[in-house]
Amino acid sequence: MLVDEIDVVLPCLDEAAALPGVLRAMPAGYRPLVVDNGSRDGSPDVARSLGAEVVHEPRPGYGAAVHTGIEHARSEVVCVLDADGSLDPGELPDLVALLARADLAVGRRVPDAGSWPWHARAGNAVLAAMLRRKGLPVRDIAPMRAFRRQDLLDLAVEDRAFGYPLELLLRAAAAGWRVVERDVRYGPRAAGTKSKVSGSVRGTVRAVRDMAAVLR
Ligand SMILES: Nc1nc2c(ncn2[C@@H]2O[C@H](COP(=O)(O)OP(=O)(O)O)[C@@H](O)[C@H]2O)c(=O)[nH]1
Ligand SMILES: [Mg+2]
Repeated sequence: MLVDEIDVVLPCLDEAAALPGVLRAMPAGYRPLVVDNGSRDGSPDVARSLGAEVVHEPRPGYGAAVHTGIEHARSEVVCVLDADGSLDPGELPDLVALLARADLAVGRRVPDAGSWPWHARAGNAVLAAMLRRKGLPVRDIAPMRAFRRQDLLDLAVEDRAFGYPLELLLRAAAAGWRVVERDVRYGPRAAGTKSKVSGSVRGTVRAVRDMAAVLR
């Protein structure tokens, strides 16, 4: 596969303190596309000052940000990665290499001690087990992924909130996609930033609600 440049979609809500580390760790040939949803901490300016392209998405939600980022991307292969410093962009090329034999390459988070609350891990494990029963060989509902842009848009994932990653995997399974998973390191989010999902009761409740909606 011929890959020149690869767009990396970074959903971002108030990650100004994390963006410098994330953007500096971007491998050569990987072009960051930060999708902002009304951050109030100056994230878009930080992103631009470090050379990233910034896209604004007025509709709130993780899925809205990711979807808009993929629409804006121009490369044949696109990656998605959290912007909170918990995942290493340096591991993206290994995921992209897997696309030689897969339609979707996902990172299975291997957590550093304390970087993944037990309730989030437990919910994640239950959902991954359900996906395995559908024939998908995954152990995580991964926030780090690589795919061919047009194929992904053709899957037509509809959720625009926290159900997006699960719906994507369900649709990939239904479409007979070859999905491969690879271990990636999962560290604590960058100092000075706040979790929007699993780090709070409110975020967890929203994630469960959104994922349950996807399963109906
Ligand atoms: N644009 C946008 N990004 C979001 C939204 N919610 C979460 N994110 C981003 O999605 C990623 C994952 O969220 P995060 O708070 O790290 O979830 P956690 O790892 O479960 O704590 C981070 O890069 C967030 O900045 C949202 O509503 N809009
Ligand atoms: Mg996170």
